[in-house]
Amino acid sequence: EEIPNVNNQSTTTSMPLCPEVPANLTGRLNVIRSPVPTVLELEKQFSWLQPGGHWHPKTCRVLKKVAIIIPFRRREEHLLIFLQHMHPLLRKQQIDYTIFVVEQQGNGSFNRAMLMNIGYKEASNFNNFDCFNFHDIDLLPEDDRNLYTCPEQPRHMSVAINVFQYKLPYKNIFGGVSVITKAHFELVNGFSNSFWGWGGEDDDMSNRIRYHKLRISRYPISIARYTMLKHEQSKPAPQRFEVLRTGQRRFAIDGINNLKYMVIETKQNILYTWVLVKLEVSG
Ligand code: NGS
Repeated sequence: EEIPNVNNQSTTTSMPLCPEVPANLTGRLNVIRSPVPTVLELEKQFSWLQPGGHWHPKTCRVLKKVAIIIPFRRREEHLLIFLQHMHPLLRKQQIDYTIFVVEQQGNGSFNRAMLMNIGYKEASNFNNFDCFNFHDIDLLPEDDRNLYTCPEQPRHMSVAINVFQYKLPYKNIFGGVSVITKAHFELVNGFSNSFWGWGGEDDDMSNRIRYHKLRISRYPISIARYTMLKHEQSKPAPQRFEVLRTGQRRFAIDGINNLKYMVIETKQNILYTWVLVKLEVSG
């Protein structure tokens, strides 16, 4: 029979709570885009990581656990640059976090939204995360005051990107980097699975958020700054406007409740949890 470990429990509860804003933040960060580090270099540098790309503060308690979900396919160099930048930042911000790389298998059209839905599902099998941060691999935060914590309202984080002259492209944008609580993600039925190819899936999520009487929150434009890594531009999918226009009638039936996929492989690497998946068209 199980005897609860009272000792262990009392030591964890006697630890102080971590401050809401850590004291050691300095503002602007150095964004290193080259040289591209190797996996071994990073593993050596981040010897403080726990399996699966996890870390949490050891001297104070944080109440919320954050899953960082990265939709991925064939961006090996970006991934290494991203990990090099993010792990020290998330640690400095005293976040209890785990990084998940969700990779789409094969050469079919990319479905960013499905990969993020899968990230939510698979991450939830590993741990009881309080919120989900959906992160494009080519965006690197430039300021450590841009906190990767769980938000009250769905938060759009990549407000000011260098290639857009650090201006918000349009008011309802929700692409790039965003974070939403588990409860809100489930309320809106996650992302639509219907956006194959580039564009629109984030706008549909933005519509879901407003439809459910939530609102998009943002940090100030002077803090929520990002550098975008260079890559070949994907061709926007021509059908995306039509899928977006008719989205509302599918909010309740197209999302985490009709998600279809197969996990091919998962692996708890030192730097991240890897989930390789085969996407299936939802009926
Ligand atoms: C809009 C796209 C969004 C995209 C945003 C910014 O036009 O999915 O541009 O894209 N909406 C549609 O295509 C309907 S960006 O240039 O940052 O990659 O997120």
